[in-house]
Parts: sequence; structure tokens; C-alpha cells
Amino acid sequence: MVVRVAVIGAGVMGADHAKIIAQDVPNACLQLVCDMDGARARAVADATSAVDCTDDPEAALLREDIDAVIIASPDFTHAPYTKTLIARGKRVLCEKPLSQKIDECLDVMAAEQATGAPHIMVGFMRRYDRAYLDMREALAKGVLGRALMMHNFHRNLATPYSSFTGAMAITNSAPHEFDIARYLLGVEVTTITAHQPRRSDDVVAPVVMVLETDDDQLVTVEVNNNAAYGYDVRAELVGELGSISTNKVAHSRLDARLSSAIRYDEDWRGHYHDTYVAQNRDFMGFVQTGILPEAAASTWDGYAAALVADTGVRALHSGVKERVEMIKKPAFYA
Ligand code: ISE
Repeated sequence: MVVRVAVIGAGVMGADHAKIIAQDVPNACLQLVCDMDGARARAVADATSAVDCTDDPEAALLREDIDAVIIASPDFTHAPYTKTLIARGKRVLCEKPLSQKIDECLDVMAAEQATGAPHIMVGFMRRYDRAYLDMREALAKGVLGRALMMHNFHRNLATPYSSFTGAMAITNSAPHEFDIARYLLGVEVTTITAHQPRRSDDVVAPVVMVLETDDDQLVTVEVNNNAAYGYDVRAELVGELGSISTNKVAHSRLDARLSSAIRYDEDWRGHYHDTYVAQNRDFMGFVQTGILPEAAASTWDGYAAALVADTGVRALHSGVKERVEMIKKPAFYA
């Protein structure tokens, strides 16, 4: 079966998803590219040879010639669009966050549970990254012993705009770390503290968080959206018997002028290209079988990451340790 895919939102990530669907995913046909900026939708559709394009998202969600949808439109549209698509029985890959509003996450979960079947996969693509997969395997095989700590660094070259805040670092960038730590350790986060050093200029300073888990582990997360030197993500998982770290893959090394250098990517699209491809291929399996893939993030995971982020913003403002108040996990997500 060829899956006809619509990509809603043709900005940075939407354009990348469209390209991946068109070029790297067997059994997928890029049926529709949608963006409220019609010229942008047209440009992405032309570049990817999509069948059609539109500037009307509401109409796009209702089209009969679409089997599955990738949502990469602005964050505030994620919850309403996913709810419309659940009601239509479509399978959806929704870029993170599911929503930044906790009540909206709960609403989407309720709508999905009412159908009795999973409909949404949340785009926490790091679950498909080789380095994190190796960490998962090392833990599962007992090589590390009991996991004690996970350290994370998440650095961007520069913020997309100057009004970017510490709270946005927590709600926009850090959810990747919240999700991957929960996924690898198989735990929920119980508390969080958040701190910021002082920069000498007026761009947003790094945010450093310490999370406690319900299995008494510690997770540290540094998000530095103005790291200045490149896109850099690192992690180390420390157990009682050993530790495992991500290792940056360098395809080449430049030796010149008495020094040696490897390049950094400018942003996540290059760094995580293979990971997005693996995720989007897994999404096709979900569309075809209706079974949420083992690695995929569910709406529960989307809710959990959003809730930790929401609590993290509170901790940043209060300066004290804040408790993450989760609902009981519905049996549907067991
Ligand atoms: C950004 O906000 C994202 O959404 C990307 O997925 C992430 O990799 C990047 O570092 C974030 O800042």
C-alpha cells in the first residue's frame, strides 16, 4: 500500500519532513504540502515534486486523498489539528511539543483513548538515534549496572530571534532531553530545579536543570541556545558499573596550520538526518498496521515532556525545587 502523506507547515522542519517523505521513505507518496504562506507551500511542493499544495490547513485536514499527516505547523496548532485528525481516524506524526498547554495534552489523550486505538506519534526522533540506542542496549544488557545519572548538553549556534527566553529554552529545546531521559531510564521525572548563569550581553543565557526521577536517579540538562560555535548535543549515562557517552561522528578532519579540526553542523537537520529518516519510516509502519511502534513517543510521552517543561519554567521563576504533578498513567498507554 502506498501511503499518501500530507505535511502541514512548510517551515524549517516541515520542509525537511517533506523532503524525507519524498526521497527517503519507501511506500510513501508526498500528496500535499500545506502552509498558510502559499508561496512557501508552493516552493516546498515544487522542490519535492509533491502532488499538490495548499494554503488552507483546515481544508487540508479534511481531504479525502490523504492517508496520514505530519504536523509541523506552529506549536499552538498541534493540539487542535491532532484532535481533528483523531476524529477522522487518521494516523499522525506530530512534531514536538504535543502542546505547551497541559490541559490541551490531556484533551488530545482523552480524544485518542475514546477511539480505543493509538493515532498519534510525537516527533521525539532522538529515540531513533544510534548513540541513544547504544545506551539503551548497554543498560538492557546490564553492562552499566544500575543507572545512577544521565548528563545532557544541548547547544544551538544561536537563538532564532533575540526575544528568546530561558523559559523558551525549557519548553522548546529541553523537551528532547526530558523525553530521552524518561525513555532510556524507563522512569518519570518527579522534581526539577532550574538555574541560569549571567551573560555579559542581552541574549538568553544557558539554562541548567537538575531532575530527580521516581527511581531516585539524577538527570542534568544544560540547554545553551547561544553556544556560538555550532550545533552540539552530548549525553552520558552513568551506571554503578560503567558509563556510556554519545560520540560525535566526524566524516572528515582538517589538519592545517599546526592544528586539527572537525566541523559542527549549523543545526539539528544535518546532525539528526538519519534519525528523522528512521522515525518517518517507522511512522509508515504505524499508518499501515495501526500499531504504535515500540520506539515511538505516544501522546502520554508528549504530555510527560510538556509537564516537565511546564514545571521547569515554574522552577526557573521560583528558584526552588518544584514537584512534577503527573496524572496516573492511563492503562491505554501501559
Ligand atoms: C529546537 O527547538 C528543536 O526543536 C530541535 O528539534 C532541536 O534539536 C533544537 O536543538 C532545538 O533548539
